[in-house]
Amino acid sequence: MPIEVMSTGNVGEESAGGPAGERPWAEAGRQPSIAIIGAGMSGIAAVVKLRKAGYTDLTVYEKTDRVGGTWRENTYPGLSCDVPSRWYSFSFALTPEWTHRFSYGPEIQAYMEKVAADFRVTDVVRFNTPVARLVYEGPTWRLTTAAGEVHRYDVVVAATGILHKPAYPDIEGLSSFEGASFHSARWDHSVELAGKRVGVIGTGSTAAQIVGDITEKVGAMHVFQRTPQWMVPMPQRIYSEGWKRVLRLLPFLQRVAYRYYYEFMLRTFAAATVGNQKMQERVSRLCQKNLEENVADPALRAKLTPDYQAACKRLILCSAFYPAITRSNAHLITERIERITPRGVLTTDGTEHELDALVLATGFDPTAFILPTKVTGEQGRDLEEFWDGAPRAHRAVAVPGFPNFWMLEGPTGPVGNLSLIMISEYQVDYVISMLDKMKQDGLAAIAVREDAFTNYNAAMREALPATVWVSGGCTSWYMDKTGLPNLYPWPPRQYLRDLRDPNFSEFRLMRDVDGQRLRSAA
Ligand code: N01
Repeated sequence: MPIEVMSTGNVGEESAGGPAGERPWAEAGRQPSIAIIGAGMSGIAAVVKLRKAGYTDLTVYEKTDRVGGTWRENTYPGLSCDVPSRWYSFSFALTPEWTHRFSYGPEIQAYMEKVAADFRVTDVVRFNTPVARLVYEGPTWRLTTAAGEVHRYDVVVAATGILHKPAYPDIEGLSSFEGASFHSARWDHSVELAGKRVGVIGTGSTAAQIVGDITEKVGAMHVFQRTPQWMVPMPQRIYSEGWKRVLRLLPFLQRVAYRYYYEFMLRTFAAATVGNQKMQERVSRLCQKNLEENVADPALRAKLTPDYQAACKRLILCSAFYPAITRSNAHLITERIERITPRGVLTTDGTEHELDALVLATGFDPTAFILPTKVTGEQGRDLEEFWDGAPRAHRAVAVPGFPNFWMLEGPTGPVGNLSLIMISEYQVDYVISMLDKMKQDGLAAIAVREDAFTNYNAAMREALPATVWVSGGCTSWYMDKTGLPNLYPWPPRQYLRDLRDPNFSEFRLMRDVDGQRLRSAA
């Protein structure tokens, strides 16, 4: 339960504490009240793991009416996860029931809903309740919902995901198009595409899956490619009933499979990105071979060949795109888009590509994270201003000036061809270590030190040029406005090790003094 609100206004650090007469939770020996923002996979992991660790006063604020996050939001045809399902699972809810090695979106969404129900996560979710504002009033947080309700919490966990705000292309005339037009993450299922002339702008992971799925059904497919992409085949496999039975009988095999895919993906695709030259070359050869084997026409192959290294942009695992784009009803258009017309897309060579429907597979705003929720920390520090278009966090979890505020999948974490469910789980464990420390030492607040944050980020910036995201010669959604990727530049295993063994000297440990003022305990 949230603590009753007794005061308003941001009074910041070194000033009045929480509600009158209320001692900080760790000192008073009570449960901390914890607000979790978002009921996607990170929010679900947070509830299950926090509860298991003994933290039971939890409230999840979910802006929509269902759990699932990105798997609820994206419903485009062909949607699947190109990370193997045996690994893209909660470690506490492995299942023998996956139907495919790389599961499709609806099955993953059903899994999210089942886990949320089985672990009674939904019991603590407040659906249709977006959070508009968070203000730190040391040592607690004042939370205001979009509907204007105000509550106070000891701890806030932002489980708001990374890519949730669709990016619409800044192309002249977009709104003049008279056919159906929608972003890939806002798929309009009322539009019948069978037999129609369909345009897809973009060639990222999303577009590859859409084009791979719908091209054989539509009348004509026009793919507007600004930059070609490297792709490796997705070694899809359907799991038989017999295999499922074996896994039901011998559940430890599920754990073996989880570990197998973890090791495989870390040693191959993840290693290829962070300086393992040999692996990078192997992935490059795999991509080249994939293109040569699947695209016979040299002119089309030339158009599809990137001029940067494989894995520089997020590597696409997809076996359906090349067969689709080589179909007779598919057209790969590489001329630049001049503008959208009422009838279609006009390219710079003067051709008007007439269309019935236009899909914008143009990606997401990668700087959104918890924004647009307005977050105000110590001494009025505004999160959006602090980030200034280049979000940063300490170990992707903490931001200086924002005590008792933790992010899951925050900026500069390891993303890419990894199980983000696993990364989130490690981050939740890290947050639990912080809460345990507060409980053990009777602390009122913990915040990452400004110098630790600065040094960590400086080390990252130094390491980034050695990654293929920078040295590979491309631009991607990984880059922020500083021109560097917003990613963890070392092997993900190192990140996981560091999270497992928190270094508390990187944090300001604050103790309540006579219920009024905070002072450093260190
Ligand atoms: O978005 P993207 P996405 N004119 O940003 C093009 C995850 N994901 O939705 O390359 C013309 O990658 C843009 O061109 P360019 C995964 O992390 C995971 O596909 O910038 N074109 C690009 O081709 C992924 O990386 C799965 O030159 C324009 C495309 O639009 C992330 O989501 C599945 C344009 C955008 O590609 C985002 O993928 C799907 C313009 N004005 C997604 N603006 C899994 O299977 C943009 N483009 C786990």
